[in-house]
Amino acid sequence: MKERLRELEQEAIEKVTTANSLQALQDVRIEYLGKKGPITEVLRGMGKLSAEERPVIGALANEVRAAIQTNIEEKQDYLQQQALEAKLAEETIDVTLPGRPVKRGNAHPLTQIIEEIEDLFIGMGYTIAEGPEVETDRYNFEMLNLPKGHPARDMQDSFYISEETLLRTHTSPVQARTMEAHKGKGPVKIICPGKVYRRDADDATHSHQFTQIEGLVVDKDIRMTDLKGTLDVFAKRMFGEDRSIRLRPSFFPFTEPSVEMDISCKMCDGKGCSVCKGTGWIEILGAGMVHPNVLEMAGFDSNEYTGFAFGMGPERIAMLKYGIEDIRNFYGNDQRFLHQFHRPSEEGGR
Ligand code: FA5
Repeated sequence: MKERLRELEQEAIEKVTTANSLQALQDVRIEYLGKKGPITEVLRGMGKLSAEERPVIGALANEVRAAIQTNIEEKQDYLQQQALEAKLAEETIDVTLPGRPVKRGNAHPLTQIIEEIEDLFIGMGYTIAEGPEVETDRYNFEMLNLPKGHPARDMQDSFYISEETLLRTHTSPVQARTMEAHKGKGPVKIICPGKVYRRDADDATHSHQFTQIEGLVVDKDIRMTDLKGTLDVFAKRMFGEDRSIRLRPSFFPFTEPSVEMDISCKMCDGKGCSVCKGTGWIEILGAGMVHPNVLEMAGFDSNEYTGFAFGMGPERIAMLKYGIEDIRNFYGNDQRFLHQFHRPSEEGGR
């Protein structure tokens, strides 16, 4: 039995020497020191030995077991150290390499257009007003001369939240809210940028959620020519001095008279092309003189005060200005699209 134990020790140590991975080492441990291993078997058979032999063989078995164990541990330390060294060698950092440039972000093109329009109107003495996106039927429609059941409500398909609340379909409710807050005293001179929502099917020029910028001026002696002059300045500053505008009769329940403003097509210089559908003009906003009913409902004396209002879609304006063919580009979050719109202050680090 002594010989058998020495043989096992020899065998195990040889296997430890040739084991070249932690897994192989673990296999040797299980094979020789495991519950079903040969040393355990020897210990189990000790009952058959004489009383003199038993302590001798027992001590030897423990000695062999300890020797194998120590061998395995030493090899394990060695293999672990080797693995660590290999990993470190592989991951060497070259501190002399140039750094990777961090892409500098930029404001969303729509934010840029809205800020540009805001700046333009602030320069003309307007202040910025805001209103809620979840609006009441009263402000979104009734205060704008659109009582319940009015057929013109169908012009703007709405997302209703309850019978009396909806996602605003335009920024015009801010007109009513602002006039009401002025308690019948002019002047009022505001623009209101914000998100609006309509049950429109999405296509290249329509989105179910888009932005509008509303303008409102209420004072004594405000005339249609003031509206026309303001829109002309706006169009020329936005699109260039060589652009001209035209006002076409239209209908909005909250303005009388109502107009739609077209701008001469930049692509064909007004000659007619596919972009302007052969007309030489492109529609960009709705406007008109504030309806006397709207002034009165908001607490203004329509014999004393007059006003004009307009509402435009910044997406359509940005599309025209930058030649963007599909409105969905603004909402797709495609970095390749968005990164084309760096303002001079956002250059660098690209
Ligand atoms: C209105 O919403 C009126 N409130 C505008 C107004 C204000 C008229 C003040 C008179 C006085 P309209 O539905 O035409 O009007 O929308 C105005 C602009 O919003 C359009 O010219 C267009 O640029 C934009 N627009 C309308 N529907 C969509 C849509 N589904 N997707 C993107 N832009 C849209």
